[in-house]
Amino acid sequence: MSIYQQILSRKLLGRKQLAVLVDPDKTGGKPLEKLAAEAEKNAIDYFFVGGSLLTNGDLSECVATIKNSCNVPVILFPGSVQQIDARADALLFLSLISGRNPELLIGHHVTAAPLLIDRKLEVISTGYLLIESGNVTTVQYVSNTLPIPANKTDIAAATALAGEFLGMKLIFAEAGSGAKNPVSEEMISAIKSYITVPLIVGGGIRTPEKVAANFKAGADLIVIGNSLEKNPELLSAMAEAANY
Ligand code: 1GP
Repeated sequence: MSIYQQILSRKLLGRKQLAVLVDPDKTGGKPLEKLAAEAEKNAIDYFFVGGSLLTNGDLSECVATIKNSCNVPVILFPGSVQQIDARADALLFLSLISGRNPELLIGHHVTAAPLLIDRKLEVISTGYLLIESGNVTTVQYVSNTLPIPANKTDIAAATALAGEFLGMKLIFAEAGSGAKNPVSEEMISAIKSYITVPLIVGGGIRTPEKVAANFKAGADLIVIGNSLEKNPELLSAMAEAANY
């Protein structure tokens, strides 16, 4: 079964899904091996690997460490064309549809497409929506785009639906890594009421309570990065919250 079919079938079964985001700049080696083992033990659905800005991290090494340590599928969440590795299981082919930066709507995709032609990696078209979060996140700064205001739920829902009509297979509502304010439940419900494809939500999610509330509001897959980097013991409580 492809990764996309897996996401879809779990959504149809009503099974809430969790992904752990690994930023190669911040995690690797033994701590990552440990995190991978914990993720498997807690039935985490996926690892996402990538970052808006990679400086000294080694993405390939990160993917290899996870693959050698557990059976949790690895999905690339690339911040640039350089973040491609055939050992991963799939790649989110992200178009930043909340912004009006042509390079992030279609430009980098043209450069990346030939690198993916051998289809070793499953490529999943994803409409990426950046939502304003109370501080300027790395993704906002690096993408040079204006996020959707947090109270403009109608704009977010319309943008997500436009993404679905354009053929995108997933919609990702993102507050940005380390966001002060995560995407609100109102925003999640509004987007959910417009789309039929799976909805991913991430950025600034720090507590099991927020995980449960987001699932209740309509998220199908939640991505957690920072808070687990700081406190890996939170993983089991987060996983439990998926069965709210
Ligand atoms: C960022 O949504 C992810 O792309 C995760 O964000 O690191 O804040 O959990 P955090």
